[in-house]
Amino acid sequence: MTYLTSNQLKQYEDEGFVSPINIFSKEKAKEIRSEIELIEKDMPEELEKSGRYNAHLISPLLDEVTHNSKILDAVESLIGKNILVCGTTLFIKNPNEKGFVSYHQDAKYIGLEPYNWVTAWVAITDSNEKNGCMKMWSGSHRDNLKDHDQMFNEGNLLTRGQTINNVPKEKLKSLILKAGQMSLHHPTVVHGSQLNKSNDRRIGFVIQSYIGTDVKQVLGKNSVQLARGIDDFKYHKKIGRPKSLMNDNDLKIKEEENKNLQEIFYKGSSKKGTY
Ligand SMILES: O=C(O)CCC(=O)C(=O)O
Repeated sequence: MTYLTSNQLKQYEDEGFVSPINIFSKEKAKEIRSEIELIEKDMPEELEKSGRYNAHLISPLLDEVTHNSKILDAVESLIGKNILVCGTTLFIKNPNEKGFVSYHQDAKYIGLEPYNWVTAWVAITDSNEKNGCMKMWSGSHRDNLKDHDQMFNEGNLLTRGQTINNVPKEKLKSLILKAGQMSLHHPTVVHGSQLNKSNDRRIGFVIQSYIGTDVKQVLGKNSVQLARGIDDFKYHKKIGRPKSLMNDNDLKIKEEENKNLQEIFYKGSSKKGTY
């Protein structure tokens, strides 16, 4: 059992995130990267743009990460023992591309209420200042939802290019992770990341998010997997886990889930971005 320590719980409570947490070896991270890159090679469109969501439904290794007991122990420390997986996102920044993430709060357009949920950012490659690691506005999770401008700007890896302005630089903390480590962050902590200026890819596999069974989807529908415990609430449809890599049936489920996600992310917006 690897529940969070009292210091880690305090960091989460004070700052809105906890990092770094060791999950698996760098060899395992390499294996996972190879599986992602095999999907990219065999099905070049599959993980592009809005296809980057829910890759755990077609990749047994990403499914294994999603249901990793060390991650779930840490998550249980924050949201309790009844845990659902309601989605995942691959945040990949290739070298020499314009990818960045503007400062935002996850809770703004995701429709998950109440905020008994947490996001796990798992480093498949190292993530550092040079390749554009996440930066958190420490303590900002205590504020309410802030105004976001909808920029739909080039290179922005967020759906609407949603942006919080005037983030105080002195409050930013960089989450530096080695491949195989993760961070956990709160639904309302303000965070973003800059360009990858290294010579290699930066790959984050993000479980977005682990939700308590008491959490509803108020903007549309999400299917879920039971990760741990019992679901007495039964608010969401359950889906299975992948049987093999890029299985036809699993590919269809992923497509269906991603359609539903698009409805959630762009609810009320007259414009659509590319993610
Ligand atoms: O990968 C990044 O740089 C940002 C990811 C993010 O915004 C998130 O996980 O909520």
